[in-house]
Amino acid sequence: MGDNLLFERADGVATITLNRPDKLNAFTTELHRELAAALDAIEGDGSIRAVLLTGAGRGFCAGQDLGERAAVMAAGGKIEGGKALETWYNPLVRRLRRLEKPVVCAVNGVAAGAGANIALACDIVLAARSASFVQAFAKIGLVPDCGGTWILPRLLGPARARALALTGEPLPAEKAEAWGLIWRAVDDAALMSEAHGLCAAFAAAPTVALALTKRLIDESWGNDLDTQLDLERESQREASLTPDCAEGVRAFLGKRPPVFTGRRGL
Ligand code: LHQ
Repeated sequence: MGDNLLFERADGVATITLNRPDKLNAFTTELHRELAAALDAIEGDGSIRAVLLTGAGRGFCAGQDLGERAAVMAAGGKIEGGKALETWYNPLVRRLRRLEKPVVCAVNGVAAGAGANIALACDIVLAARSASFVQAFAKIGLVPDCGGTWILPRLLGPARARALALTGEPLPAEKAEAWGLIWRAVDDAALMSEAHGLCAAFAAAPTVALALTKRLIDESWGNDLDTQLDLERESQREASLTPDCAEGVRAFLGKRPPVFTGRRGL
């Protein structure tokens, strides 16, 4: 994909590793381009049934590369944050949420600024115990972005969301788990094997049902119960007609493990 990102496909799992370890994998325009190309490849490849996102080195991602912005300022330009969000960050968050396959984020170290909120835009967040989540924006005169102001109050409640966003205080992984911000904090040495195990299980799971489940939970935030019940009915109609559902029921009745293909039809 390029020098800023490692991209591997194996056994139904695509692994994306942000790869600017000297800068804690901060986002440059080039990294954004490479990540968008990786997502294009993932979206277009039906054999990929799970995605793993992680970072190289001691950090997960320190958000926008401020050095890249400094170069613009030194050249007499201004940092216009809205444009970067419109062009890169917002499409990235939308794509992660709309991707019809589960995305596991293995937060291997500090996740700051946009890096923290991109991790939280993934479906399942595992974090190394040494990792932390930092809403670094206020420290440099910015507001939280990449959906942070949406997801933090929903997962943590407004008191904790406000304090994290206004102070920029790091939230250690174990506290993030205890507060319900992430799925699990794990020993540093176990992080990647846990993440690979989860992705391997997803790569053998009924992909269509997982994609529909992901959408149902996302849409529930804006729905009342009646609307959600209707959406569940429509989604169940779709899931129940997949070959994987037929296989799941057959396997249950036959007292054997199911073999799911992830396909929509025969
Ligand atoms: C970095 C960065 C970085 C460049 C560490 N850039 N080099 C959207 C749209 C438009 C405009 C702007 O922003 C956004 C969204 C955003 O993401 S805004 C938020 C940007 N991110 C930050 O403000 C975080 C800045 N980084 C930090 O606060 C610290 O580095 C953290 C807390 C992440 C980690 O601290 P340490 O573990 O003490 O590491 P460090 O600070 O020593 O960093 C290691 C190296 O990485 C260092 O480089 P050097 O060459 O001196 O070894 C840092 O300069 C570099 N680095 N973050 N965002």
